[in-house]
Amino acid sequence: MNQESVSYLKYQGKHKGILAWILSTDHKRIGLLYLYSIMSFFIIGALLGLLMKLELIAPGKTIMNAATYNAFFTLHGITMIFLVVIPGVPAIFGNFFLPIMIGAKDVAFPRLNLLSWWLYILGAAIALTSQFLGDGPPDTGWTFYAPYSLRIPTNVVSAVLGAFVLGFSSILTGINFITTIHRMKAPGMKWMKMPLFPWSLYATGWIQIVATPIIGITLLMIVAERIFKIGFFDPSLGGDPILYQHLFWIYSHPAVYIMILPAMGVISEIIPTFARKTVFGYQAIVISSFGIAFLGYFVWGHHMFAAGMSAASMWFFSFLTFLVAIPSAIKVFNWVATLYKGSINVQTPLYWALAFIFVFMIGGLTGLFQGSLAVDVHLTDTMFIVGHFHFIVFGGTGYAFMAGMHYWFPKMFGRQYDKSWANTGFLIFFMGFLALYFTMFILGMNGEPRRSADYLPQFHGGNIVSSLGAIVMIFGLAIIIINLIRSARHGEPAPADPWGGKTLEWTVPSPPPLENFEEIPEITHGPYDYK
Ligand code: HEM
Ligand SMILES: [Cu+2]
Repeated sequence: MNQESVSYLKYQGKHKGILAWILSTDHKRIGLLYLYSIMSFFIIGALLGLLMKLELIAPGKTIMNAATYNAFFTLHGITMIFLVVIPGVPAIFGNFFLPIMIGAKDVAFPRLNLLSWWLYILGAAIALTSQFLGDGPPDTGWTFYAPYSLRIPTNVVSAVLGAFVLGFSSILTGINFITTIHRMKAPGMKWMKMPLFPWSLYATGWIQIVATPIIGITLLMIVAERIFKIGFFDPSLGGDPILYQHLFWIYSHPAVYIMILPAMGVISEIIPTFARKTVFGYQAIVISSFGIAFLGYFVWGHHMFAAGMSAASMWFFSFLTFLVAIPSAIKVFNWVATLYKGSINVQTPLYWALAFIFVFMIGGLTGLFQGSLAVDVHLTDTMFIVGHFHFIVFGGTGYAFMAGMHYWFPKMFGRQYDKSWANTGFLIFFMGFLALYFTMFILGMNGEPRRSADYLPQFHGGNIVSSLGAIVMIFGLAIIIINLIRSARHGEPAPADPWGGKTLEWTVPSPPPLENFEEIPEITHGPYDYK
C-alpha cells in the first residue's frame, strides 16, 4: 500500500502530531479541525444557556445578578450565532464532503482553506477575550444595537472586532466553495447532475460573499464611533440609530439563510438515502434554494417593524417576508413526497431529519406570525421571538447538523456509533427541546419580555416547564456527544456504504484516503439513482 492510499487519518506528511493537523491543507482534516473547535464552542454556549435557564427557573434572583445575566445572554448569542451556526454546517461537512461529492481531490484553494480556519480561531479568541479585558464583559446582546453599544463602558470593541475577523473567514470559505464547484466537478458532472448538498453550499457561498462585507463595514462603524466619536449612529452627534439597525439586518437576515440553506442541503441528502428513492423534484429543490437566497436580501426590515418606518416600507417588508415562505414550503413538500411510498430504512439520521422537518415547520409558521404587521407589534421583543428563532436556528440548523453527523460519521471516522444510545439520546433531547422552547411561544404571547433576568410571578409556571426542559435537553445532548466520542475510537469498523447511499462519497473507503479517489470517476447519471 503506498502512502497516498492510506486513510487521511493515518497519513504521515511533513509534520507530526498536532502540527500535522493544524498545518494540514487536506480538506478532510480541516473539516475535522472545524468540527472539534465548533463543538467546543457549542458546549460553552450550551452551558451558558443552561445557566440562564437556571436563573429563570423562579422569579427574583436565583443564581446570578442581572448584570451577569446580561453578559451571559450576550456571550451566548455571539458564540452560538457567529461561532457555531453560521460557520457550522458549511465549514464542517462542506469542507469534508464537498470535494468528495463532486469527485474532486480537494477544494480549489487548499491553503486559503487552512487560512479560513486560522482566522476563525483568531476571531473566536478575540471575541472570547472581550469577556476578560477592558471594562467588563459586553452586555449589548449579539445585535450590538446603537446607541446603547456606543455609550456603555463595557468591552464592546473587541467583541465587535472578533466578529469582524470571523466575517473574513466566512467570505474565504464562500469564495473557495464557489470556485471549487465551478472548476472541479468530475468529468460528466453537469450542473443538473450535482448532488443537492453541493448545490446548497453554492447558493450559500453567494450569500456569504455578497452579504458579509456589509456587516464588516457596520462593525467597523461601531468601532469608529466609539473611539473617534464620528457620529454615524449617535443622535447627539448627528447620527441615526435606526441606520444601524438597517445595516445590521441587511446582513443578518441573509445570514439566517447562511445558517439554514446548508442545513436543508443535508436533509436533501438524507431523505432519498433512507427512503431508497430518487429525490422528488430535484430541480424544484435547486431552484428554491436560489429563490430563498435571492428573496432573503429584501426582507430585513421585518426585524424593525416596531423601530419606526414609513407605512409603505412596512407593507413592503411584510409582503416580501410572506413570499420567502413559498420556496421553503416547496422544499418541505418535496421531502415529504420523496418519503411517500419509499421503502423506508429507519435509522438515527432519518429520525433527526424527520424531527428537522417538524420543528422547521413550526419555526417557519411562527415566522409568518411575526411577518404580519399587527401581530408582530404584539409579539416583538417577547419570548415568542426567542421561541421562533430557536425552533428555526437550533431546531433547523442544529437538527440538520445532528442528522448529518449521524449520517456521515461512519465515513468520517471509519467506525459505526452505537445506534441504541444514539436513538435514546435523540429521544431525550427532543422531549427536552419541545418543553424548553415551545413554552416560550405561550409565554411570549402572554407578554413575557425577552432579554430580562427576571419576570412577573404570573409567568412562573411556564418558566418551570421551560427550565426543566433545558435540563432534560442538555442531558440528552450529553448522551449523544459521549456516544459519538466513544464510537470514534471504539466503534465497529464501518463499510464503505453502510446506508446504501448513492452519491460519490459512498464509493470511496471509510475513512477516505488522502487523495479521495484513486481515479477521478466519470459521471454518467444523476446523483440519486434509485429505482
Ligand atoms: C429560514 C430560517 C430562519 C432563521 C434562521 C430565522 C432566524 C431568526 C432570528 C435569529 C430572529 C431573531 C433576531 C433577533 O435576535 O432579534 C428572527 C426573527 C424574525 N423572523 Fe426569522 N428566521 C428564519 C425564517 C423566518 C421566516 C421564514 C420568517 C417569515 C416568513 C421569519 C420571520 C421573522 C421575523 C418577522 C422576525 C422578527 C420578529 C421581531 O423581532 O419582532 N423568519 N428570525
Ligand atoms: Cu429576518
